Parts: sequence; structure tokens; C-alpha cells
Amino acid sequence: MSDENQNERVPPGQRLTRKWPVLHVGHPPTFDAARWSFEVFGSVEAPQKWDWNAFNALPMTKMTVDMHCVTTWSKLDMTWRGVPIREILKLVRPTSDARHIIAHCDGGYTTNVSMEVLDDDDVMLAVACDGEPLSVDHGFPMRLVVPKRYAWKSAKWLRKLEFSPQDKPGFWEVRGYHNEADPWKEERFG
Ligand SMILES: Nc1nc2c(c(=O)[nH]1)N[C@H]1C(S)=C(S)[C@@H](COP(=O)(O)O)O[C@H]1N2
Ligand SMILES: [Mo]
Repeated sequence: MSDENQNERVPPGQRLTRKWPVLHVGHPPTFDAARWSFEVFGSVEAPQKWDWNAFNALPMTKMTVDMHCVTTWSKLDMTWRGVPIREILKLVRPTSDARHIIAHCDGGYTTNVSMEVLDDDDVMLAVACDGEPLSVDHGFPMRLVVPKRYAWKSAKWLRKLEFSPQDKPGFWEVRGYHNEADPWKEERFG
């Protein structure tokens, strides 16, 4: 990739990294396939809960996107594999009052995105990256990937998505991070 091209893909105030840093609060959870579930609830016509086997039977695709962390690193061309969020939206059918989505993670971390941000063709429930299953540090068994927002919106160890008429700022959003988190607008802090 030419330098010129690269600059077009690196948002203001960001620097490229080749390594994949690990960032989270607390400790990664222990995975137990017999107990794991992924649940969608709230403002949806058909709330659903998948166990590990059922989740893995959902249609999966691959996408190659860039990752931008608010701590100023950006990593280009990460190829994720997982369930496109639009597959989930088709199944649960959000009601017309569903404006906000809250991601709930194993361990208690939460983060919020608007319906407009979630309902995009590059938002994915990922199980693998660059040809490898996710490592525990990067969100195994499953994480949300929201490439158009700073990476704190890409919830690792995702267990529940809550659809709501009300916005509910998450772990970092209540601690001063920007509610929208668009890296191209440098929406770092609120
Ligand atoms: N469950 C959970 N997900 C999380 C976090 C966290 O603390 N807990 N940290 C977020 C932050 S701040 C970032 S920058 C990315 C980092 O993802 P990575 O460790 O795979 O690079 O995960 C996000 N997802
Ligand atoms: Mo972060």
C-alpha cells in the first residue's frame, strides 16, 4: 500500500501499528461451552438466545476492515470472520422504537451504539481474526466488531445485546468517553 493511500485510511491523531495491542479492564472470562449463551432482548419482536452450537450454525462471512483505538493506535486490514449483525437483525426483528443497543459482556463491561451505527454491513459478531480463532485476550469466544467507531465500542466476550428506546451509556461512556466515538471526527472524549 502506498503512503498516500495509508494516510487516507488513518484518522487524525492516530498512528499505525502492526502488532495487535490488548486492551481491557479486568480479566478475560473463562469459557465454558456448556454454559455459554448469546442473547438478544429488549425492543425486538423475537427475543432469542443461542447456545454455542446454535450460534456457530448461524451464517458466517468474512470482512477486512481497519481498527482504531482511542489510545491512538490504528491497525489496518484485519480480516474478521463471524455472523454479520444484519443476520441477527433479520432474526430478532427490532421494533420501531428500538433506537439504541447496549452490548453486555462477560465480566460486566458494557458499551452502547445507536441503531444507525449497529445496522451496517460491516458490523459483525466475530469468532476469528486473520485466520485464527480469537484468542482469549482478543475476545474469545465471540466479540462485537464496529469498525466505524473507536475500538472501545467493539465489545469483547459479548453475551447479550439489549435493544432499547433509551440510550444507556456504557462503561467508558459514563467515564467521559464520547458517546458517538467516530474516529474520523476525533470523538474521543465527551
Ligand atoms: N468486554 C470488554 N470488551 C472490550 C474492552 C473491555 O475492557 N472489556 N475494552 C475495549 C477497548 S477500550 C478496546 S481499545 C478494545 C481492544 O480490543 P483488543 O484488545 O482486541 O485490541 O476492546 C474493547 N472491548
Ligand atoms: Mo480502548
